[in-house]
Amino acid sequence: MSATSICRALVEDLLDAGVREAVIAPGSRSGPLAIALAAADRAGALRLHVRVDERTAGFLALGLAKGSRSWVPVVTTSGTASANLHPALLEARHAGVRLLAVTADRPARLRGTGANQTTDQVGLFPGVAYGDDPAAIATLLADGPAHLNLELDEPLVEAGEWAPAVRPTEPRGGPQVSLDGPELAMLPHAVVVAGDDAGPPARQFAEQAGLPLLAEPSSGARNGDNALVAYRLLLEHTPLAAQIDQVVMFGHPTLSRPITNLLARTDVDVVVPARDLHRFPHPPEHARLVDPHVGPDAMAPPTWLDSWRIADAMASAAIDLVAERGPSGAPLEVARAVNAAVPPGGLLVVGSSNPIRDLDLVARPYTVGERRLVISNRGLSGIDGTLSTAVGAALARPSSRALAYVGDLTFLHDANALLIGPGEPRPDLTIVVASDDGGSIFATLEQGDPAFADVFERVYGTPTGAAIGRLCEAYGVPHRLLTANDLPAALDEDVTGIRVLEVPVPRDSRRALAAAVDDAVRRAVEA
Ligand SMILES: Cc1ncc(C[n+]2csc(CCOP(=O)(O)OP(=O)(O)O)c2C)c(N)n1
Ligand SMILES: [Mg+2]
Repeated sequence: MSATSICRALVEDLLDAGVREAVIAPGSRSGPLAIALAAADRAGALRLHVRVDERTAGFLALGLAKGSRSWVPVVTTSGTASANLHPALLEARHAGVRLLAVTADRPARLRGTGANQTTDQVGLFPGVAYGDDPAAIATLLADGPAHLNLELDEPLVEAGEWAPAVRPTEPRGGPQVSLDGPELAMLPHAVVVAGDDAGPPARQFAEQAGLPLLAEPSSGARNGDNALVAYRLLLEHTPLAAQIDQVVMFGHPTLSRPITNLLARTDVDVVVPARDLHRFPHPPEHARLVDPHVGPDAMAPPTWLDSWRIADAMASAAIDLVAERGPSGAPLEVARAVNAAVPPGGLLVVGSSNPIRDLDLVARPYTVGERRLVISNRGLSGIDGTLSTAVGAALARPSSRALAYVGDLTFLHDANALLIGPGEPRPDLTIVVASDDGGSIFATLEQGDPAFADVFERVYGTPTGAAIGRLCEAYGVPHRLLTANDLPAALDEDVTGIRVLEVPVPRDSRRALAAAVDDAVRRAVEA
């Protein structure tokens, strides 16, 4: 079969597998697939997105896959181009996202001969399902991600008309909620932990069992009356924490040490309703795997949940007071404004580092059933590719409003996400940058101790002095500098296209802010 015929057949198979969005980065070897995908786009069978930077393209596809919960292929040419997909594939691997890398290659006979732009692309991404037979693509698309290395021989392109048939689009499949499996014997002082992508079952379990719900912002479960706000600090400061005897864990919790420590406690029965423990953040000695559809055999005594709710109300009020206090509280004010600005049907993509942790500290649970989606790349918690993920998710998911919330280094790391050609689909997306000229999270960790002050700023703080506004101008993206106080009104504006709202926040008071929050909560719940 000619390269063109192989690629046309592959596009047909991808459409049959439910592919409706595809990403390509330009190149010669991948040309026949790019042409076939462009023809499918023209025919209305899928939507094509073209990007110059492969790393960006990979994360764009990741965001499209997260937003649509469908397979999304990203196509590159051979050589270093293909290796640029590695970060997105690693994230997809650890978060279970349906990302398909299609790397064009020269025929195998040219490997090791010094032929131009030819390296060994076989199994280039260890741990990712690999294949080199385009005709067998259906078997490769199991549980994401996957890599198809596509050997194409010359002649690469053929002129001529071709268009695939348009397939009907299946309704978007969300995570299924059903707790009709076997009954779990509940202990009197259980809690539910919902990590990244836990989905509605975590909330439903907590509600059925009358339990406190300790849900990360990107869990998809921080909804309803059982969800707590300041659980991370409550675990450290309220005596209730010592009484916990059972944890029912959903999703992939990675965000905070108090949760990790709780899961490691040998006096706690850790129960994981899942098919396997591969996303469990600890050596699973004390975790038991149970049926994913398990339901509680009894309600907890109401005083258990009530006590947590009272402690949470006091802790959250104390955190709010710290947030409102002067410039040092500004990072938490930004998080509060972002949390409040997501309307029903809205989308929020949150960057790693402080943004997700600040949000975790202050985010009020949303109302159940209002279809907000909060996502974050928590598979490996990289600060790379976040803007591209946000652009992809905003393109894939029809949202009433789409927001991204990132630190300045996270923004700068993936600024090429804004490199979008004039004819390309472009979402309506507001990017909020908590801008403190460097990586402030490290100030809150061990290395932020004054003992490391002489070396801290250069190797952890990493100030850049970059002018984010001028960078945006180069990409043709509107940019505004705002204070945290002005952010809520700006977030309420109607938006067309991509815009950046940069909120300068101090970095030198980060360690003091963390200590102040800690102290305030401790005093509030001890009182
Ligand atoms: C790709 C990648 N490189 C390095 C890191 C380590 N890292 C974690 S947070 C961080 C700093 C992030 O700075 P910024 O986005 O400005 O957020 P801030 O901590 O200032 O709130 C770095 C470098 C990472 N997580 N991912
Ligand atoms: Mg920063």
